[in-house]
Amino acid sequence: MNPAYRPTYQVAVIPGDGIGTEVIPPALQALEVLGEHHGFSFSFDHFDWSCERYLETGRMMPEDGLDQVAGHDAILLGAVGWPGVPDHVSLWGLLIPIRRQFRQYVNLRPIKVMAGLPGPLRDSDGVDFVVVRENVEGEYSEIGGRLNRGFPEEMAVQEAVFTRAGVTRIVDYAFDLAASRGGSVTSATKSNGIVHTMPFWDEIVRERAAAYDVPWRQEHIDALVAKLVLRPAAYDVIVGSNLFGDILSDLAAAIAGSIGIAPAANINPEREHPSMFEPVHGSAPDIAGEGVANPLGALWSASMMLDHLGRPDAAAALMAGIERTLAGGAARTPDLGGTATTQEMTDAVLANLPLRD
Ligand code: GGG
Repeated sequence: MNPAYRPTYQVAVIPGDGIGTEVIPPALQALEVLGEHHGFSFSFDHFDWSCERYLETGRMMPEDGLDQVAGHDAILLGAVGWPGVPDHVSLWGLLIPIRRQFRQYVNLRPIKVMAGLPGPLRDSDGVDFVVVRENVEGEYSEIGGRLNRGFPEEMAVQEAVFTRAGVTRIVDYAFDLAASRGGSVTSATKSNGIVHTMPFWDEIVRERAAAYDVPWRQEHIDALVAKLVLRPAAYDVIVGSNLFGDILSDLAAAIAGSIGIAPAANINPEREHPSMFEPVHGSAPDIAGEGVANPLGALWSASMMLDHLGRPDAAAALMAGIERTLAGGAARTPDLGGTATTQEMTDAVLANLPLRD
């Protein structure tokens, strides 16, 4: 390759709502710096899709919004949701259509307890696990409805959807990931109470497990959350349905010390469509506008994006910057017990990046 050639990655940037608009600029700043030092660059296309836009136009994104971002190499998203817009309206108007249209059926949510940021638990040394969340079916389904609105017999029905193809591919992804980490798989289930979908899930997990030389077990979700609190270091890859995976990853973030640091990657493994990277946290209306949101979840998500774009060195450099900053302890946003602003914390990470000349 011509050594002067600098590839440019086209990234669709959707800051969204609340602190999403405060944590995305730090991620863009870090990406620019890393690109300069690692021989590539970015072209960022900004989209103002948000609850504010919904209140003005009646839509979270334009009718052709998905077409507008379809050709990008990746999507970087901040947060979705704001008081005054029902959460299901904002989620189903933006985040969920992107995940589904672009077949982002894997939601990867890694978590680690890092030096300098001890979690709230007694025994969390060595915690380093990944929640692999099924991202396009399961309990998040449009199938169902409301009947008899306003009458005493009013009712709501919501159908969960589990397909053989959908469960198989997410379980395979989890086993492949565990194999690459030299670890194990834990399948989150609830097949004692949920009598159709969860036994089906378990059956497929058992079938697929037979194809791998990877230790595995299954746990009912209620027991699993208790064990995760008692012995979080015992887990490596946890695979769960859309709902279980969402809940488990918030718990995982809390175990690591703050939901503010947790990243997520919505992956289309076939790379036929852009994947989307977003911090796990939401828009946090309680602190929005104060400039004190923790940028680490967005920065870690940007690191996952670099990895996905085939830039593992730059991804590792960004993680090193995050870990050094936490270990140094000088800059901490309020969620980590400090008084640093978003920009001060970002500056500390940038100063801690191991950079090539
Ligand atoms: N940055 C992630 C975000 O805004 N999440 C809002 C939310 O409620 N997500 C639910 C989900 O991921 O299913």
